[in-house]
Amino acid sequence: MPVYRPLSRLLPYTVGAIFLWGLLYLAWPVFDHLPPLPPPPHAPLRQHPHFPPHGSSRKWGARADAVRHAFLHAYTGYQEHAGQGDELKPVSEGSVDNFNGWRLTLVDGMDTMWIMGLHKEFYDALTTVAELDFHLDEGSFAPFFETVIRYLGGLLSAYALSGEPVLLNRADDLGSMLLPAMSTDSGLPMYAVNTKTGETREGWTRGIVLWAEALSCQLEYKYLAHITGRQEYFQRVEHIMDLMHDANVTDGMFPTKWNLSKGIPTNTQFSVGAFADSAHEYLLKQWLLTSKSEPQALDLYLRASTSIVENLLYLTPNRRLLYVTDVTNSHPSYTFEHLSCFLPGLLALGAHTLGAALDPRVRDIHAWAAQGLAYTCWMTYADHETGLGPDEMRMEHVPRSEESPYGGLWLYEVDKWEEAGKPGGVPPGLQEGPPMPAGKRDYRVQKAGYFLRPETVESFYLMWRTTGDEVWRERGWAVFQAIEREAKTKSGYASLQSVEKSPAPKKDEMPSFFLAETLKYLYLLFTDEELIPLDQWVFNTEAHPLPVFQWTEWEKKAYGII
Ligand code: DMJ
Repeated sequence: MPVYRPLSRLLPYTVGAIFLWGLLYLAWPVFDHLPPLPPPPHAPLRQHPHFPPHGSSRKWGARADAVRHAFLHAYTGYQEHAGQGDELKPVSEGSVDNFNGWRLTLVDGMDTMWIMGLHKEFYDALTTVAELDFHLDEGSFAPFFETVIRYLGGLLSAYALSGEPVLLNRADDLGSMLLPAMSTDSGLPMYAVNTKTGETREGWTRGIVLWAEALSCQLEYKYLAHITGRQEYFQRVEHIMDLMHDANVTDGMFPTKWNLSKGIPTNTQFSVGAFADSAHEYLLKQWLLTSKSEPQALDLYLRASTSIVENLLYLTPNRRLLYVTDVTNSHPSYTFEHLSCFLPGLLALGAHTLGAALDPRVRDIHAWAAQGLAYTCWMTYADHETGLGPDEMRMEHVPRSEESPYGGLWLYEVDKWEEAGKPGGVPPGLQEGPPMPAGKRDYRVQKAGYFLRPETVESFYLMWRTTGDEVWRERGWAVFQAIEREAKTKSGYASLQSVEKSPAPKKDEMPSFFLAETLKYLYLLFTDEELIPLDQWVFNTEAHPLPVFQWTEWEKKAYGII
């Protein structure tokens, strides 16, 4: 039988609630000004996918959306024709296993899917990744550098963005299977490793490791050490940093080749191109990833970047294009690689983030170099009928004379310009001009192909984010339109044999970095909102963003971090 209970019994509770609410209301301004709580130390930074890009102006929103469509076109083609393999052959609609056969395009592209808000594709890919078997047959070897930057970097970034535990698990599996590569006498990594037996194999360089290959695993393994608590991950890669720090190297000119058993340099070539490129990145980026807590990384970056600015930057004689080359025993080769077009972005990032670690004049120099180099990278695209840039050029150089005793060395020209009272107000190498026909370009093409590489648009993205100058977005849009025009096929996008004539002859290749890097940087370039803030995330060399973190007290003790 229902018992009658008078409503008046609730009165004291109601009064109490109103009183509490009033108190909270009065105290709110105090709470409102409390600093936000930091995320728990090991929790990945979850971000909600943005679908479609919000907060964008209409023009840039539409452009970002065009890049999402391009990604979907490439990824759908890959899934349909090459889904069991690593990469799509976009002309013959076949498939190729270039790197281990673990569905590279899918793994490398997952974080781009997340960033673009392609939720369904992301979670379908997650199911595949959960079941991947990383054990290679006997006699097969995983190339250490490529596997770390593309697969391990891809898994870690997808984990950091989504917080899906299985991704951490798979990254931990793969990270530990690759460790035997660093079991050499010196600790520098061997070219390739069998993930089942731990057997290793040399590459074409025989007994030698390239500088880029030795120094492009620290971001991935340090983040992995942080999220797993495994000391070995940290110690193996930090040992390589110690080795670099103690190396007998003149003026920050870290050579491109190192002896695998002794851990010492074996040549005198200093470069930012193919053999060295990402090593420069990983010096600055380790400093940034670990919340500016590893002075050894900063010191190495400052030494190497000072040496780049002093020795590798030159101006061409007529157009005064600023470019970066390599030197061997102080002799420049005057080669300028598309791969080196990451450098303007790196210098811009350093100038933007290093604060008091850079003396103000050095900061200006780095920022000017970034602008001049990014402009030259752009001109190598704008000069060509296809609107795309060649893979390698040979630059014309200024002959040595009384007036140019260093043959167009940029820093010397900057000093002269400053001493003359900065005529024209624009530093040498930063003046802009029209595109030029062949014969008047101040360079000739050495490798005419365009391989869907990211470096130029990567630098445009970093230039735009660090300077706010919209011109980089407009240039990026021109590049994207040229890709659509020249490289699109029925099932994806193809590398080009030559950028000289339109329509460009195609190569039957669509590298995974087109989805991991080129389209990601273009998408971020066209999105008004900073989806991956530069003070919270650090891109690995395959454009996989990893979250900035702080070593905990326990980690510092356990890993021996000073
Ligand atoms: C990418 O795999 C990486 O950016 C690497 O560091 C250099 N080469 C390619 C893209 O060109």
